[in-house]
Amino acid sequence: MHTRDTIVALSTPAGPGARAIVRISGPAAAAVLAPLLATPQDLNARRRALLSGHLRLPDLAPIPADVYFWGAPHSYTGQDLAEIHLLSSPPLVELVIAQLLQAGCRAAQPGEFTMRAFLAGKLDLTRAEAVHAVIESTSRNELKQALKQLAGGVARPLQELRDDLLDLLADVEAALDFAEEDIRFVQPEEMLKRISKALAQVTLLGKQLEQRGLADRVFRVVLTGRPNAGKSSLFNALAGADALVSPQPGTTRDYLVRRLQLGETLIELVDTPGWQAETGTIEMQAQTLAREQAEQADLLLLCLEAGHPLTPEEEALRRRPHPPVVTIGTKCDLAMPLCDIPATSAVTGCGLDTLRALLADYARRQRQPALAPSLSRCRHHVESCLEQLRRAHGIVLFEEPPELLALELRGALEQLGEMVGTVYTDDLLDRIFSRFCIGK
Ligand SMILES: Nc1nc2c(ncn2[C@@H]2O[C@H](COP(=O)(O)OP(=O)(O)OP(=O)(O)O)[C@@H](O)[C@H]2O)c(=O)[nH]1
Ligand SMILES: [Mg+2]
Repeated sequence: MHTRDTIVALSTPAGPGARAIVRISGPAAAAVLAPLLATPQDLNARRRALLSGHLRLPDLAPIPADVYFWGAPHSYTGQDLAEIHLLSSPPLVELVIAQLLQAGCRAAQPGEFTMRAFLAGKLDLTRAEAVHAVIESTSRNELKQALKQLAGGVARPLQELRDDLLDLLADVEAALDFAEEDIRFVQPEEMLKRISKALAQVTLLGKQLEQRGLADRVFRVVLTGRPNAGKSSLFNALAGADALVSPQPGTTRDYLVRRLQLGETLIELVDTPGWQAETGTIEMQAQTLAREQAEQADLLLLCLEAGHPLTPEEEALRRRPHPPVVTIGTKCDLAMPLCDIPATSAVTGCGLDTLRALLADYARRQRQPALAPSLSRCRHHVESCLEQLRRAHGIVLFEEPPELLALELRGALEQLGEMVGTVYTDDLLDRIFSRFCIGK
């Protein structure tokens, strides 16, 4: 990691557009920028500056641009940092970057700006990962989680927990120093209380991570469609369930969930009430449940009874970008389905294998949620920390030597430290920051 280099990269998507941002970070940021500015400026002594004007490039007319400059340590990366905001014209951006490279900059690696922010103590690791997750999020839910983490959702409670444990470790170590004199700094009951509190906090943290643990979430397929379309029959046929089925529209009032093992892929299949006018309280509740389930779906399976044309409502649903909607023909033993959709029959079982393969394929291709790597990294540390705290508890309880207690407490602290990145290894940093795109 060479943070003494001055790095440059385009930090907006490449291609024509209204605005491109070229970012420069490092000790030479002011120096490499100076020759590009149409009006000479002394940036070195500046804490913050916005220069609206023009850039000068050899053999070109002046280029309109805004240049933002933040002097170290008052910037995102903690170093001198500049951003050139200019029209997003690929050849223009290329020329500006080429000029900066010639002036002594190095092309930034993926995530290098955020890594510098981390190394400068501006971000802890969980937040750095959240920056990545915010950028990568594809749904409102993912964005919400990532923003929460960015706002210190994991790091802040961790800090308090670490402080508590550090105090405890300090007490244990002080007692070790005075072991000869048989002075007890903290009574065992007090020690147990403090360890139990830490245990409870880490357990809670683990639960919170679990709730955000979209990483291990099972792909959720929700059956939807008009009443009587054959959703429950299909649900039964696929999941070996015995949901109520009847020729009367509006049979299903609640939602039902079954897990299906499709080869190596596990999915969750959800049967929901058919869409109906809300004529009474029960119907209203049923419709609310159906909508809620549809919102949480990773895939909607729109059941369309063979021989029935698509309604405008169904057409509209099929056009929705998220979640993906797959339309299938049901009751194909009775009539011909629309030609471009998979045909199934819950009665003859025809088309079910194809449908299973299709669902498994969708589930496999599901993108990992943006926070997933961060979550699994944190979870690993939470588990190890819990284990060490439990051992620490046992040591106090069974009056084992306090040296062992100090060892376990130190271990637990190390796990928490690694989670926020106070203790880190180059390898870990590489793993985390290499997932970023260049310019971030
Ligand atoms: N012949 C034939 N009949 C079917 C098939 N699937 C469902 N049916 C019949 O169609 C009727 C409605 O089926 P359901 O599975 O209850 O339909 P649903 O979509 O769950 O209906 P709601 O719960 O009311 O929304 C029942 O009488 C089923 O026996 C099929 O593949 N072939
Ligand atoms: Mg039903």
